Amino acid sequence: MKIIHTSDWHIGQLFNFHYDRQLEHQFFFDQLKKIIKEEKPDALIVSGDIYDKSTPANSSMRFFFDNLLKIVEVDKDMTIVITAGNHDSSSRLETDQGVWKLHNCHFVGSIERDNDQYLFDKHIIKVGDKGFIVAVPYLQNYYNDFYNLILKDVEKRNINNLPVILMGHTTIADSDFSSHEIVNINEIVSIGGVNSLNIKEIDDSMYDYFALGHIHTPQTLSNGKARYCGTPVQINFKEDFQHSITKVEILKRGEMPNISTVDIQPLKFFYTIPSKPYILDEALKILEMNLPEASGYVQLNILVDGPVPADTENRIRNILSKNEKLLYCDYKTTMLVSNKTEKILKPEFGLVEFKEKDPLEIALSHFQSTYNYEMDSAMIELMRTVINEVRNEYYR
Ligand SMILES: [Mn+2]
Repeated sequence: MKIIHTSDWHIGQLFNFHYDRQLEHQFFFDQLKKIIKEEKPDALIVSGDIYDKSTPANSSMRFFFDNLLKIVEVDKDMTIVITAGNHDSSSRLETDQGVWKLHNCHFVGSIERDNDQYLFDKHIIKVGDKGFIVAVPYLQNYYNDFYNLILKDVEKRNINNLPVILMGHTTIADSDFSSHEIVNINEIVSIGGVNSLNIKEIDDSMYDYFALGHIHTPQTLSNGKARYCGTPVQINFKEDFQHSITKVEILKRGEMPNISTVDIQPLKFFYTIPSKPYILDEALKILEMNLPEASGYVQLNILVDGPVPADTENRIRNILSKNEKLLYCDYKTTMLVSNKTEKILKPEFGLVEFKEKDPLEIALSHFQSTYNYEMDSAMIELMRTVINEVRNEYYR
């Protein structure tokens, strides 16, 4: 049995809130069609996060369905299975499933129960006489028993001992989730609102390959048969790795899968310039001298010892205007001298004191702990004005 495994497409993403990614996704779909034509897989499986938002724009949905239809037309014998991720609306994704089934294309968005019994039928898709695909969408952590129960059910149906492919959209505890935006320690246990799953809780003799989505860094987990295929289209500056789709071949039930990747080329690149942080003037000079020729998103990498000057964005945009294929995103700052981490770990006042404190006092204290020197009088004056304006607005 041969499958193409992909996930986390995030169709409809507006990068930096306004850059439309549709042409880039089109470039990906064109490559995917070519890969399918060459590889002739038995199935294409997409493990969640089809859309970037649970309420995608009509234009995004149309774009997705137009492309899906083209993929169907490339190989009409191929089975397609698409599950919902945490970014998708589970019910919306299933809306037109009846029609899509006619094209051998299965959408699985949610799990259903009759009293205490899970209804497994819609999740278990038989691919000819080749094998089974067990389509599990994004689950809240309290459904973790679902994996083992459905695998037991598949075992009963699998009288010819065919390969079993399990799908999931979840965080596995020992995976590398460095590309995820983690703001605080609590999010490590619940990235994207999912409590992580311990892979050892699922009996891995019951599946031959576990096709995962949710974590965007491609990686095969320690048991050698559970894998995150990663994003085919880069969705932020942190995803600084080769993007690809995963090709899996399973010769026999119980044998280790043969896993390889096919690279996906980007239409636009993500440039962090300079590669290491430099002070602003130096960084701008380096950017000017090394202006990329290809099309892409740019962030300036700067070393700071205080607040970033207000004209920074304009200075960067000015340099970028020399190549209209370059899109300004932001600047990334690194503190020159910092004992910031130490300070963050011990808050200077609790919630009660915080509410009673004068906003200016909080600002002064925050400034001091961030930059390691005192706010100057001009900025204090500015801060006072802003605080007064907010107060006037609020109490009016
Ligand atoms: Mn995702």
